[in-house]
Amino acid sequence: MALRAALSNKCGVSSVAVMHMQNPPVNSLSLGFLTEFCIAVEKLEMDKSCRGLIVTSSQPKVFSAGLDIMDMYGKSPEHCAEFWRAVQEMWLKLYTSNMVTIAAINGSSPAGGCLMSLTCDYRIMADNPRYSIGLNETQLGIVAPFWFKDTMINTVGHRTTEMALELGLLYSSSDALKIGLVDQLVPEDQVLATATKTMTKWLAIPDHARQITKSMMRKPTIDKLTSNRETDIQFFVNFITKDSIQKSLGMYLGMLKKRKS
Ligand code: CO8
Repeated sequence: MALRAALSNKCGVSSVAVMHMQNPPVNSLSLGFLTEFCIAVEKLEMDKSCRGLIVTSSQPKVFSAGLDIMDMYGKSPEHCAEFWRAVQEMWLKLYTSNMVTIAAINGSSPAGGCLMSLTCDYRIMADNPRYSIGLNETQLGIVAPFWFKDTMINTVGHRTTEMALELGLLYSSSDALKIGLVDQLVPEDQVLATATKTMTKWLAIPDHARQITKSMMRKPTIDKLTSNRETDIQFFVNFITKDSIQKSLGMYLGMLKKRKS
């Protein structure tokens, strides 16, 4: 099972869902995982009693390793297109959510894992110097798409994003806090409890006012993708299936394996 979702009513009368991502070993965002994730978020979105969603990991040391590289390596254009649509869908479901969304980042969160947490309203990370977070795509020889870039700009500003993306920077938890990539650091064993406490504060705001404000802030970024979805998919497929890009991915995969030996 890729997800463990539980609804609780710890925050007064409203329900808060806690989603524990469970896709061993590193919660990579594969096509299957993303499909299941999106269905789960959609169900919660339709459940009017559910006002908040906390996303966390049940894997030790890793929140999410980002997009599953195996879904982009040596795959047919049709598979790549289906995969990319699922990545877009995950971003759209979370970034447009009416629920209060909190990322309880209890481990490393590179690339797509960082993107997922950036879609949330608030980010709490485990205070552990071994954990890192950031959009490191250029290190793989690939380019973060415009909507990854826009989501980061909306969080930390233009200059910081420019440097972070060009260098493919992965930040330690304390550096991530300094640049505003995460909002709060807490000891590892308190990440989920702090997320629950923070949720209570956010849920004290009337939903309609908070939701309209959220939508006003995010709409231009969302519209940019929704009006260019098919072009974005085509661009991704053409880019990722290039021989040179496949070679870079292959080398990166090799490097990941070699680190272990
Ligand atoms: N996809 C697939 N497999 C992965 C991934 C991944 N993203 N990350 C790790 N793995 C695999 C490893 O190869 C290893 O496999 P095996 O056991 O067969 O050797 C296994 O998972 C365990 O990995 P580690 O031993 O490295 O686990 P650690 O706990 O030591 O480290 C980390 C965990 C820190 C998450 C580490 O695995 C890591 O850094 N992974 C790579 C993360 C990364 O760079 N992800 C980028 C993915 S690309 C992306 O998300 C956005 C792409 C946008 C594309 C745009 C194009 C236009």
